[in-house]
Amino acid sequence: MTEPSPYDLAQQAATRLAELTGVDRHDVALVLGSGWLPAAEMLGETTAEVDVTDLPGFSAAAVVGHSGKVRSVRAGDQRLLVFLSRTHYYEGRGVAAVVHGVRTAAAAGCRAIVLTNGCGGLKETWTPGTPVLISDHINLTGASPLYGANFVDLTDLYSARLRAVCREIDPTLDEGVYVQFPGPHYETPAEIGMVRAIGGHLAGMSTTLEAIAAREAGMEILGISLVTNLAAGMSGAPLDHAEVLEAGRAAATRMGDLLTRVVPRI
Ligand code: 8IG
Repeated sequence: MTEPSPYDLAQQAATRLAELTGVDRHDVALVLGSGWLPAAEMLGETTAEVDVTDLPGFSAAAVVGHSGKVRSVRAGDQRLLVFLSRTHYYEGRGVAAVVHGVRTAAAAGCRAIVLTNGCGGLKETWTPGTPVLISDHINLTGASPLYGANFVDLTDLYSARLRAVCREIDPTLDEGVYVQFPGPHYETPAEIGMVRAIGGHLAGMSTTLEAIAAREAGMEILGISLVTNLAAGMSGAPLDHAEVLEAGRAAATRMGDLLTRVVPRI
């Protein structure tokens, strides 16, 4: 028997997800990155929580502060699919594993996806705990989730409409270009100098590959970074994962509030 394609595997995961949650179709997916977990509780009523390892094609979560669960959440008349963790490129499971959640969400019916992450910020005014809208990205992984001569267009990848809705909700929100490094190490100060030189404002280890797969699937994409630390070399202190988790706890209400107000307008 031949192996299922990544798209078949996502369809299988979506079918199993529907069985386990009792929800046939979901409307909007959210992927919660580092620091975003405390905001999850505010989204709505969790009607089911599934271990991703019970779905075809997923493997266990690898990072402290990431829990390998996906929730079905009822928010008004919308059904949300909330991933409490993601597979990162640095785990070495391949790009198909990184975007499997996105493809599963698309197969489950989601027409839009909110991709969140924790990252380093390059603007001094972005103190830890500041959410920033992703306006565009630079993918420095050298990888793509696409196969063959599939020339997917990436202009307006991050929905201008949804960014405008976010700024209507919170006019103090800034925007920035997100740069994905392979990780898992943080950047050197010299690499952050390069990020600045190539037009980046946010440095992280996720999101761009997922956004590409989401665009391929035809989803509308909202990307929001939580700046959990000043980028390497900017604060004079070393980078620390505990700082990341603390910034999330401190900013949870603001981010939860933003998400609960933007999701109904997707
Ligand atoms: I949270 O400063 C978090 N994730 N690459 N750089 C990179 N990833 C991150 C950072 C950071 N902070």
